[in-house]
Amino acid sequence: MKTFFSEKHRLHFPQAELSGGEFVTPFERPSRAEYILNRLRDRGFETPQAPGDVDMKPVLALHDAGYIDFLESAWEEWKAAGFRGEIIPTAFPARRMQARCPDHIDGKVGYYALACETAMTSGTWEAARSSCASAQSAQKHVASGARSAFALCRPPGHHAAIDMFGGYCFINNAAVVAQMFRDDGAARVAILDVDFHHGNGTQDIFYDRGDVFFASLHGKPEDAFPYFLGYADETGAGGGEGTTANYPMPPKTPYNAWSEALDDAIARIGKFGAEALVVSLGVDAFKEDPISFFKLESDDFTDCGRRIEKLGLPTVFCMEGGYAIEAVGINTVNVLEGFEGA
Ligand code: Q9C
Ligand code: ZN
Repeated sequence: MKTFFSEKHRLHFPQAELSGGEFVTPFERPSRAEYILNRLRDRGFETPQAPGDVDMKPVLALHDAGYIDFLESAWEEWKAAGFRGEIIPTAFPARRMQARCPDHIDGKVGYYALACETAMTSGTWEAARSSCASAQSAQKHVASGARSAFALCRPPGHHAAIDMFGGYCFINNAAVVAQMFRDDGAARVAILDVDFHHGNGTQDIFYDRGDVFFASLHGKPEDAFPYFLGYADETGAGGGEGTTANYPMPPKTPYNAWSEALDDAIARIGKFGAEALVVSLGVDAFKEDPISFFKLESDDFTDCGRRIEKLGLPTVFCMEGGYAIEAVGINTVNVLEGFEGA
């Protein structure tokens, strides 16, 4: 399997994440990519290919134009306002307030944020574009006939909604890949999100579309980030009714229960008639993940890859979360090896 990766991910390295009332070193940090790269190399994968330039057309087809403008200019505006730290939202359009975008950058950041753990810095926008570019190069490789490809995306993407960043995500890479498969002529595309967290952004983008099926396995919203989406009764709307499938699961969920949900999601995707598959590949369902609560073992990820392969679809894997950093490489590559028949 070919892999795609941009060194520009390093341009996104905020120093602080607000967690439990403290500023800590962000869980989503550049070294995560190193562990994955090392493991890919150790297991005999070809050297990852650097992506081409990002194509903003499918990005703008899914994300709000004002949101993309905001991401592009946020750092300059933040500096111009005289702020000295990293960009962190502090005020939000909460219940019964106006949903109008303010002019001041401090207000704009809150308007376009869904949470405040994710700081932005000078290089964040360029890194987010390069992450999306890796996903796009992987899609092009598969669209031109390869069975599968892996995009080592950093920053990740599945929390990025139509017009909101957060949960470490800015551009929804997996959604962009799905859209590109549609644009290339696939009538129906599926996105399978196995990251521990609900893929709220992906769900938001495709909620009323019947051409893209979205399935997510995740910690139940009563107990887990992003808290405000991902219930089982969210099944799509309008033309998309029935094309969203959520599998919220409780703390300590082991692989036997998790894999039942996986099999159900896979069966639904098969019945839907998807012609291409995008996997939002987070490995934070691992038992030792520091911010998650499922109990998957490293070998379970190999089995997960095997089950996904049985769909027989052209498949693009986009890296999402996973924070037990030394195991992130092992668990990620296990999924890819399982898929490839190891
Ligand atoms: N105290 C992804 O896995 N909450 N994003 C962190 C830490 C945010 C996860 C809580 C988790 C975001 C792509
Ligand atoms: Zn996650």
